[in-house]
Amino acid sequence: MPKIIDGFVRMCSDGYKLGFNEANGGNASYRMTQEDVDICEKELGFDREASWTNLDVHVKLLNGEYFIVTASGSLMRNVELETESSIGIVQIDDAGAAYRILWGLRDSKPTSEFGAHLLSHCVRKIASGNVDRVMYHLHPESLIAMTYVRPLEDAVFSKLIWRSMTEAVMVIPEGLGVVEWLVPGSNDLARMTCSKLERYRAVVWAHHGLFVTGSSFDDAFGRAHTIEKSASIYMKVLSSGQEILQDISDDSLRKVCDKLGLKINEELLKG
Ligand code: 2HA
Ligand code: ZN
Repeated sequence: MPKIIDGFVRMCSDGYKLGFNEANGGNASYRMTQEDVDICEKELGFDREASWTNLDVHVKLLNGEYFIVTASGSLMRNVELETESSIGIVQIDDAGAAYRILWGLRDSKPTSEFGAHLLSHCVRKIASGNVDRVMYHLHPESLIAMTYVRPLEDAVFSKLIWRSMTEAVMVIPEGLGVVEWLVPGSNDLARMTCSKLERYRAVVWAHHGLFVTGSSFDDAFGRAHTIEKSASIYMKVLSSGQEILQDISDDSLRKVCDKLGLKINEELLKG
């Protein structure tokens, strides 16, 4: 398999192994570079005669682009074993209104969240200056648990995640967006997520999960993994019933960011 496919498969397997993607929970997509496309076409062979299927979204910004995407209803647990039916490579047409399957997705189609993923790619392509290529949705348990006991506000969640583990601020210095409970796969959820992705690379879906983006699989997966680890520390501290005697101060968070040349979102610190 081409290295880029191996990377995608590994992210899916790791998501399952870490308990982020039970059963058919979660989905992922990757916006390919021209080099990825050339290598995959050479090694896998593309069906250039495949027919086009209309999308339920219009994504002119992504016209002609290629994506690796998980299949509708696929299990992250099975991606490694049944790669060609669990994921595939699709191309968007010149109008940004249809897609065709060039490889994989055998007897299947892209995830039901494909429209939401494409809209998210549009937002991050612009917001990141063409840097962000991965979209990953997961169901991390501690972060989901937090959405039952803390106000659903960007500033509240950002500060709690930053303060619960020293290096969390490194992966989301801009903070974390929070979206209220909305029906999975709905247009409302896609719209709210996209509006948060203009500012953030991680969006919490209340009582449901997390949606992250990043430049690479390591970047996106690492962001999700770190946020969940910090959330799990916070929930352990809360569950201990002990009084919190000390935590990481705002100035300490600023110092961590300064050392790496990152800029912490001061608006959230104040909020
Ligand atoms: O089943 O997780 O939110 C896939 C999902 C939808
Ligand atoms: Zn989900």
